[in-house]
Amino acid sequence: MGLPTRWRGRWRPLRSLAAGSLLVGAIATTTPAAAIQYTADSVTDGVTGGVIGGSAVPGFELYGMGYVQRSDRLYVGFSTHLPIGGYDQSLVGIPVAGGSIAWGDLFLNFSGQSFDQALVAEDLYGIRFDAANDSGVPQLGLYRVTTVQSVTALNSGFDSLNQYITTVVQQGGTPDMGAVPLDGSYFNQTIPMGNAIATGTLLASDVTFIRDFSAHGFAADFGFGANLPATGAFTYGFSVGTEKLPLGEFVAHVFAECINDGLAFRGSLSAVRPPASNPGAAVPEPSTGIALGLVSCLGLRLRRRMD
Ligand SMILES: [Ca+2]
Ligand SMILES: [Ca+2]
Repeated sequence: MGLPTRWRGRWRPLRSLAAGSLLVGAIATTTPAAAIQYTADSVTDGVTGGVIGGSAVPGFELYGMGYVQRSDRLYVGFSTHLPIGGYDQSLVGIPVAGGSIAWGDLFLNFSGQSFDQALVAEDLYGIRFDAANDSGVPQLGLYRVTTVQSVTALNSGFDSLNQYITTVVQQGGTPDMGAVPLDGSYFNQTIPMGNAIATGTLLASDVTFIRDFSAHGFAADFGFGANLPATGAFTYGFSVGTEKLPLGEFVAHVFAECINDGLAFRGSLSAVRPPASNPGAAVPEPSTGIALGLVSCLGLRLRRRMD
């Protein structure tokens, strides 16, 4: 897999997606629908004021995410207590940027390296899917990321990932980031978390926010009810075209703007079909990659993650 041994045990196999995608290339007229891959999150690592866990609705407890590639689009869903539009500042009690604490941007890392290494190499992709957030890029879209910024200080968030972890543990919760460890090997956990794109190159603007998955051919709950141990009050997500993304394995992650919860999941993108001029061509093999996710909220700190 090309990944550090310590991460392997937590990454789920991608059998259904890989098998379905390869069949697309071989038998184009009988393509089976790929299965949604789910990643559950701790249900006691969302911090909403003094509450840890799911008793605060709305709140920041994230229950899990799912993703699937269908044809040339990637669908990502959330099961969460964080409503569309974010956690309103009237509930926070102090002003926050944009009037709410929303989602940060989602990052995709195909490099096989840590988030920080991928940033240094400028080998990182980002998706702004939440129109209510405080991203540094002006429109929804897929970006090749140049720099990231922390929006935690502007959104009543934690100063660092370690501060978030300490708070969760002290209150009896279990911090978890899904596909990546919280041991400093993937994120720098001692500095403000870069949870939003600061600058980047727009690759595609076809990011579609999904409020109702049933309108896109999925179960209304995106299958969360049957595939997660527990589910949040809200289900929504987005889709994006895969044409501008690399093929192969990735690690994706997203944090709330305050990093009061977040999640990383492992995935893979496959070629939809062989080139028309060469229908017998083999589908490219997935390459090695990594990705993940997390977030918090307070102050805009634009910086390059060179440290
Ligand atoms: Ca959670
Ligand atoms: Ca905000």
